Amino acid sequence: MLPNAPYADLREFIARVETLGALRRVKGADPHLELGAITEVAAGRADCPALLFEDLKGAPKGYRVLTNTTTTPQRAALALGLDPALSPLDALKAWKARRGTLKLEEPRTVKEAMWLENSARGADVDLGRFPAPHWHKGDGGPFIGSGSLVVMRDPDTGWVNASIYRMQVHGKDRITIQFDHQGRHGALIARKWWERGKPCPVAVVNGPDPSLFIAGFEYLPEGASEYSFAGAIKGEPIDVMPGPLTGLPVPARAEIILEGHMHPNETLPEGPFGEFTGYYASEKRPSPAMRVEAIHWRNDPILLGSPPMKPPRFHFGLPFRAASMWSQLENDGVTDVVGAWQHVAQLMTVIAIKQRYAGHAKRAGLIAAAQSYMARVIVTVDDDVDPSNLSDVMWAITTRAEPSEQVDIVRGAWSSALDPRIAPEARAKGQTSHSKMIIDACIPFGMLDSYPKTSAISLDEAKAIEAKWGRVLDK
Ligand SMILES: Cc1cc2nc3c(=O)[nH]c(=O)nc-3n(C[C@H](O)[C@H](O)[C@H](O)COP(=O)(O)O)c2cc1C
Ligand SMILES: [Mn+2]
Repeated sequence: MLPNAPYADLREFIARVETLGALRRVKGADPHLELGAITEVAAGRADCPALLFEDLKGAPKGYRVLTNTTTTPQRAALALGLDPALSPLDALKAWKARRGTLKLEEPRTVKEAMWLENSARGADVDLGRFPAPHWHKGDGGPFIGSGSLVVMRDPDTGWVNASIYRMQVHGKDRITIQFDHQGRHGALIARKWWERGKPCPVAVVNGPDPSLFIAGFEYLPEGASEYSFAGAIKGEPIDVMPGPLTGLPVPARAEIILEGHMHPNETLPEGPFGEFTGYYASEKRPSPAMRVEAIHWRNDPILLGSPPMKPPRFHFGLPFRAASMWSQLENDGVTDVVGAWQHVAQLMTVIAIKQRYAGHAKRAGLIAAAQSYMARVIVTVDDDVDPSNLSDVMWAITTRAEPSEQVDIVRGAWSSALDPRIAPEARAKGQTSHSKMIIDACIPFGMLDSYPKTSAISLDEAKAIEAKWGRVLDK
């Protein structure tokens, strides 16, 4: 199903990005603020390249940081094993189709790991040798984990969870791990160890390959392993080797591995850290601390950095959660959904449908609104509008949606403590819901036949013209 053989690791992925001409090597940047600022400026460009930072100020020679890894539709498609030449909406559609039939691939245990090239234990552990960037000015410190996986094992069932939680560095052998809420699988598992009065073994995977990075973001049910999902993305199992200290399975070709324990009631003041909304969400707060007892790393290791940034910048150039929503709409019986997208880093959802009956668009809009985490704006558009193109969506809103008739507001809906607009009093009481505006930017169903005809060529016609003439238009 993959057009190419899957990439073996982050390094092979970087080589493929370079082949597409989408990699820039940046030499001499300072991990303190400069690296983060360059990443943010680049991510604000329409066709942002991936950045490989080399010769970092203050870091050992050869150590590198990669950012903006999967931030364009093209590189997100490449990470999924899809054709990077697909249009953004076609790539998401292809992913939605494949996601529905993914075959989970259990990880395969191997006896060798690249990260055993270098190891430090006990008193030799020093996180200071790794270039953990201080990403945004107001951050509480450097974060080694912004695109790293945290691996833990359920003491009851043996289930291995491996997802992304941010990690701040606090001195040579301490980091904190931040759970957004207590339902995070890592938080659930840690609690189980602590209730037994035992420290929770942890392995941290820095520099995972993009399939692991994507799997770490995916909402998987309790008991499911992100490793198996990553294997499904690649169409072959992830090779893992047990960490020498914890025995936790660790991808054998990952870059920098931390092993250690989180002890009951051990916390450190964590954050703040710039969030994906483009704001800070809280002051410094206590977070579980991990005692780092061993570090293993490949020669010339690469840290995968994915700091949250002001929207529209986002970790992934394809809105994966819009793909799940699209499937969900279909499963709920909403027919003729022709597209789904999220803009403003998930804070706006757009659903495109071919209207078949009165109320069809509202039905889709209401379901999408219910499923849109933190999104204040939900828009439905007709099938001649490309939901992935924000200008197209705004054209539909401004020419088809009469505000007095086609806007609804749903109150008390799903948001989070990260939402900057939740009033402080409400937040203090744990009231983190907000309202959502559903804009029906479809031509009213009863006016479909009589509506002024558009002068624009259709999306299909435009695609055909691109295929035939696009090269002439390229610079
Ligand atoms: C780059 C990135 C950083 C993230 N940082 C955090 C974080 O610091 N804390 C958190 O709870 N979730 C964070 N998330 C979201 C979780 O990784 C995501 O919701 C995941 O599905 C949770 O996995 P779990 O269900 O196994 O707990 C982050 C996601 C990404 C892509
Ligand atoms: Mn999980």
